[in-house]
Amino acid sequence: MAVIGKIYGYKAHPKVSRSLAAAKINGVELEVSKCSVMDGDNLKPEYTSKFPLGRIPGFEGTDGLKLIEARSIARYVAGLSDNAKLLGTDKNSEAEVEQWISFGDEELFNPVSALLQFYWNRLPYNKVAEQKAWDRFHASLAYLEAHLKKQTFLVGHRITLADLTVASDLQFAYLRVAGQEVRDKYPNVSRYYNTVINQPTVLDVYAGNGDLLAENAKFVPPKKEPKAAAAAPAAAAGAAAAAAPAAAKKADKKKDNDDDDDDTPKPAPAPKHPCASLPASPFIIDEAKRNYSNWDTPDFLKWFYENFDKQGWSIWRFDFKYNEELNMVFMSANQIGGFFDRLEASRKYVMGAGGVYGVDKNSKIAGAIILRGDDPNVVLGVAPDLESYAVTPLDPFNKADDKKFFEEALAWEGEIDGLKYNQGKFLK
Ligand SMILES: N[C@@H](CCC(=O)N[C@@H](CS)C(=O)NCC(=O)O)C(=O)O
Repeated sequence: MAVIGKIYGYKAHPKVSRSLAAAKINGVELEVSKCSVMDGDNLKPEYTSKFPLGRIPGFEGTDGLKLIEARSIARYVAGLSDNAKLLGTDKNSEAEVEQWISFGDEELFNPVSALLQFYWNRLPYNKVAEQKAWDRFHASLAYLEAHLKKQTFLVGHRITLADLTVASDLQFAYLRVAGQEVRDKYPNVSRYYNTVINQPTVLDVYAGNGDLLAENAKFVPPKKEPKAAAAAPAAAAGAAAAAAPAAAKKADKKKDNDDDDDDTPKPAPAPKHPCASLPASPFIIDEAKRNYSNWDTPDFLKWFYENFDKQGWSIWRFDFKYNEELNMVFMSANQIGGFFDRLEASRKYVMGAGGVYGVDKNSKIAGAIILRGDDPNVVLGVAPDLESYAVTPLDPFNKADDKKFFEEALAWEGEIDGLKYNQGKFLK
């Protein structure tokens, strides 16, 4: 089979799988070059030098063609042969194919993606927005259900790129947010999904991408309550409260009840971060972050050991305390991402890397953090979930075990208790 090029992303991603399926049907080979958003591959210079927006998928053809945007990549692949007529058979069906591709992305993928922002702790939880996304997703499924009552495929009587796109988007939804209840509610959609993904030519593309959810996904609040933030210094506690959903809700409620009169006491300006008053340090954290992003880890470490200021900064290891509760690796990775996001108020005083070691249902979370001063509670206490982590000092300058852990954590490799490094996050 002729190799036409590489698509950057991963097989189970709906913006990738549609192109892989089109390639199979057209009898051409499309290689997958792993580029994971969870692992931060999309922001590494190797990728952004080719695709500056840092989004997946990207496509690089053997003939030099470079494309971004999932739809255009899939359209290109689908158009490489005329035999299967993946793009339609005449002007009308071509427009219908385009209509369903747009529907798949805008009306199925986008609401699912909106829900995942909350479920993966990427955005502060908002119940109204969550409900709106579910409503939009259900309205789309109901529309699709009605169309598929009399149709085997979306356009005409043969499979098209519309089906490969919508089936890919449905798989994403069934794997990430929609449980059996949703699949039962829309039986024609479920039947259609199974028909498309089980076509012998595309079976490999859709098989092995994970188990469909039994229950609908829902929002699980981060473990620790904001009360622990009170233990952190006053400045830090203020920022933590702003980040915690419960506290934010309370604040909103208060705001609703407040009169808007001029004589209403105005909130005091946010106090300075306690680290702001520490004596100046020659170790510049922004420079460290830049070097870590742009250089290979060994080069970064060499620079780090030569430039680190032990008086002004300290190095720590963090270990999640409740590893037995961890489930899917991608969820653990999101948990680390959420923890790092909630360190926002201390961003100028911290950098590090956290990783998931192991596999689905058997993993641990740990990482290394460089922070200003010598008290991790001051810097990390802004994150309400700090309580869920054990934080211990690391001395890579004098202790071999600490050096090994520190260097491997920054290189996103190594293992803990026999569990191999799986994926990591950069605290920047
Ligand atoms: N319009 C683009 C969207 C691509 C996109 O947003 N991809 C996401 C993954 S679904 C991504 O790469 N996100 C990483 C980021 O924005 O940093 C397309 O349809 O291809």
